[in-house]
Amino acid sequence: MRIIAAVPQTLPRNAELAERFELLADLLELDGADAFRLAAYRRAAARIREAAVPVAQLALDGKATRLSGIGGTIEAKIVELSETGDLQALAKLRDKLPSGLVEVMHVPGLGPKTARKLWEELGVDSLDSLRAAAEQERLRALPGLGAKTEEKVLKALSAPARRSADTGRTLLGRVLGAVRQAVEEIEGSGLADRVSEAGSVRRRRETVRDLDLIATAADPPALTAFLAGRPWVAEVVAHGPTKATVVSHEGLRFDLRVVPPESYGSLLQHFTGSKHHNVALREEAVRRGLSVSEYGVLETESGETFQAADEDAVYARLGYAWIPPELRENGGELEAARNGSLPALVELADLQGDLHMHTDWSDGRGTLEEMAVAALERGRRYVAICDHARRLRDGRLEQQTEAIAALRERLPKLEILGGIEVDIRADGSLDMPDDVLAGRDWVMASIHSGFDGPRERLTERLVSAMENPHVDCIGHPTGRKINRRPPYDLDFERVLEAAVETGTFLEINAQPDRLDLMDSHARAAAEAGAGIVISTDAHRVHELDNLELGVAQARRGWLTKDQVVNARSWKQVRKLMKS
Ligand code: DGT
Ligand code: CA
Ligand code: CA
Ligand code: ZN
Repeated sequence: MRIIAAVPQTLPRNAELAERFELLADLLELDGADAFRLAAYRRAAARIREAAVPVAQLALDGKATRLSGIGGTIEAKIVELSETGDLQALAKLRDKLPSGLVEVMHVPGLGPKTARKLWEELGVDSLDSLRAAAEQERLRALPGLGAKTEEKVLKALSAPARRSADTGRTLLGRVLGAVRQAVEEIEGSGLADRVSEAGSVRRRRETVRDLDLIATAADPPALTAFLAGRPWVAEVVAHGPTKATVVSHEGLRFDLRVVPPESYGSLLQHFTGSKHHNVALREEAVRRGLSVSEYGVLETESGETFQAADEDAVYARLGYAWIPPELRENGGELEAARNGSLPALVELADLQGDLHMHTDWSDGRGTLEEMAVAALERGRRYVAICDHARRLRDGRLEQQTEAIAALRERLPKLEILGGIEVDIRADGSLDMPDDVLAGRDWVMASIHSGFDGPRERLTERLVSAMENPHVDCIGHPTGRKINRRPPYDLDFERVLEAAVETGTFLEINAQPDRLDLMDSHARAAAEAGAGIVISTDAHRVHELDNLELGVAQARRGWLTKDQVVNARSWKQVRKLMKS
């Protein structure tokens, strides 16, 4: 029930400001502006989106320039947006360009220059007119475009990822910190007896729509009021005695429910979901004469309701072992919990090393030493430095190897491995000769371009890379980018077969927008007997913290410690490697 209506909100939220700047950058790019300006707006958008304080207010106070990436020009634009709700610069561009062109520009394989040409030459100004032009084979009339482009465009427009690209789901990696902070603040308030995350974030789904919190409290209205009054809350959507829904300045939506202590277990179970897990659980219960709801377990015959203060009591009453939230997707976990065969899932603390990271020797931002020290601080015992081969030509690889050797002297507690990340070229060959690879401690091979080839070609590229005796692990094997790009069209079974046959490991890349392998693929891979490596692919120090996202994905894929290669010491990993 909604008791208090939304608090009037006059200033634009950070997420809204960020969107405006992204749109401005997109339109400028279509308009042919220089790359430097675009980069400045995009950087500002990213900075605003992540800020924990209301940037509109900061700008009005003349303090937004304290944020990195925000200078006077951008601050003035934020003020303009806050005061007028729009930007003159945007209005001008909107007059000049059709708005649907931005979407056209984002179709994989097109980009701003082509989008502009399509508009000028063919009148394409929206996804619909683009589809029509492709279907009528009119794209091939333009220089540089052909039948293949038409095919690609039509494929992109019909791909599910295209349609769900704007699902409004946020990456897990962007929300975990905020959820932890909210839980800590509620704990610290002294107003709650118990509090837990629930919903998709507790299940560690790769994206979430909103963030659910469950708590018990002696004075529930005081607790909902506490949440509504947090300084990071931009908008109170609903606020009642036992419920509050708020939106943070970062645009994250929190849903807090305060529940009676005697049914905390049942409610936490219910609101953790997933819906499919709950539905299956209820159906099984009905067959045993039990009716499950968020309030408890009702024995139909006796009419007695069992209330549970703890979640494991709910599962126990229904004849199950407690099920880790990551497994609650109706993927066989109920059966396993009934017959005692739930896997002992891998944990972050099990991981001993990180076998994929970059430094400023290639496209990373941290120095070798910064990355190594930071990894050591995070408890890693070994790391593999895997800079891109293409940036290590002309003797640079040898120089880096020397630098690594010198660093080893200074950091004796960390095993620093001289790795490398090679590109798998279109023909399946690698961009570094075998005799060089033979000298590396650890070799990652990844596809970084030409993802849109036919299924057989992409599959064969991966297979031939795996057949190379020096390749230890395939990086981000399916190439997907969450919300942006679907996985490559792969014969995944064939890839697994080759991984097992050749003894090549497959990575769970822990970058928040990759999480590649994804949960279901990781599960299939581990079942097939392939070794899984969970790595950060960190390009800067703080990205080393992403390892927990990879572990979450592994847990959702039912992986045990044994199935994770880098849950071993480096010495043991070496025994598992080919050759
Ligand atoms: P999200 O928010 O889309 O990322 O995913 P969830 O799982 O957090 O979904 P949400 O926030 O709508 O609801 C939280 C939990 O409440 C959900 O995981 C299971 C439970 N729930 C919601 N709707 C239903 C329903 O219609 N039936 C059942 N059995 N449970 C539901
Ligand atoms: Ca949710
Ligand atoms: Ca919810
Ligand atoms: Zn990499």
